[in-house]
Amino acid sequence: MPGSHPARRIVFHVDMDCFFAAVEERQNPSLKGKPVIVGSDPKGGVGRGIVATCNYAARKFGVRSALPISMAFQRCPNGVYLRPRFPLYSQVSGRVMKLLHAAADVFEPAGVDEAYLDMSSCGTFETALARATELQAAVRREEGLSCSIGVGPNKLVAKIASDHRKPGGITAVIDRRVQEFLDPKPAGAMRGVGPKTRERLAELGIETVAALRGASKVLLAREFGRFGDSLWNQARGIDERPVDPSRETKSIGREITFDADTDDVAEVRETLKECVKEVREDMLDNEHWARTLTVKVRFEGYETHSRQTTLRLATGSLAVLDSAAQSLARPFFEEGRKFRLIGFSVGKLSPPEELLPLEDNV
Ligand code: TTP
Ligand code: MG
Repeated sequence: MPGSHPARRIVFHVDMDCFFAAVEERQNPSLKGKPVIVGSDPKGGVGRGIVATCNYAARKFGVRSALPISMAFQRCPNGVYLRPRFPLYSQVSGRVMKLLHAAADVFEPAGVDEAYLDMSSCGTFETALARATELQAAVRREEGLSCSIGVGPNKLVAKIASDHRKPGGITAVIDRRVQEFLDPKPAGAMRGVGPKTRERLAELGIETVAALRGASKVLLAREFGRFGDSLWNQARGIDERPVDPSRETKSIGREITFDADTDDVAEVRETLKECVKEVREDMLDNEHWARTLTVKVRFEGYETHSRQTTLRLATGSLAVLDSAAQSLARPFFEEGRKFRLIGFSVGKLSPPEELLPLEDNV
């Protein structure tokens, strides 16, 4: 045994398959086999808003996350269209995360349906693969849900691997095969590459990770500044970020698009209240209090604004959240314009402060 080597890192990325749609299928088995689309009401093709997610049967019709719901309806008129039930998904997510947490050496939640697990104590990729298979079966057995798992020497590779064979896949990429695995992937698979960077890379003739690896450090730095360094490393499968147990959910938010643009202040206020209520339920389910509160509006014509406040102390009180949200929104009402959307989100999350409930101290 080469005792002087640092212990090899083994990281899992677990990502639930078509999460919201899978939860809906689980709640209502008669949906099995049908295309299920979770999102705004399509209203026979004239509805506004977007698809949150859909199951794999619906993806066959070309429906996917973030597609306008009207277009989804054109592509899949016989699908089952459901409104999202965020509090339910949040509850299920909490239970899945607990199960994953228990299996990991170090655990980092990365979103409502994904997490990183440091599994270095497995020692070998063989053991890790067996552990991943057990974990996937446990999620199926305990929660009746399907997930995909990527196993790799770091978070970057694990994340790309979990997406490699969806749904229900397990992909393990051993250190010496990392480059061969990454090379054919699109450059957009690298962390931090959004539509703009992807476009610029394409203009430079860089469409794949292999091509990205062919670009010099100087070129990448010139084009992308400090992010160029990260791209250079990522293209080589280098990612030293530890699985970080302190990484909290960064924010919780809800937004609602009106059926038709509206200047009915009472309706907008009521909708904001609804958003606040759902955000608070999500906060409680996941044991968060919050310090920053944000109200976002979109006026007719798509112009979007937000206003934010930071409280001195974190709160979980519905009354506090409600009144803060309404005062944040007030200036928007004074503009006399029509609203297309209103939303509420909270950030700077912390565990509830049970001994010091804010409302009893003011
Ligand atoms: P994803 O993991 O990106 O998608 P997914 O789980 O639905 O499908 P996949 O099998 O490809 O992983 O997102 C997790 C959940 O987050 C998803 O079920 C719904 C929600 N979501 C949105 O509401 N809007 C979006 O644009 C995306 C991408 C996801
Ligand atoms: Mg998913």
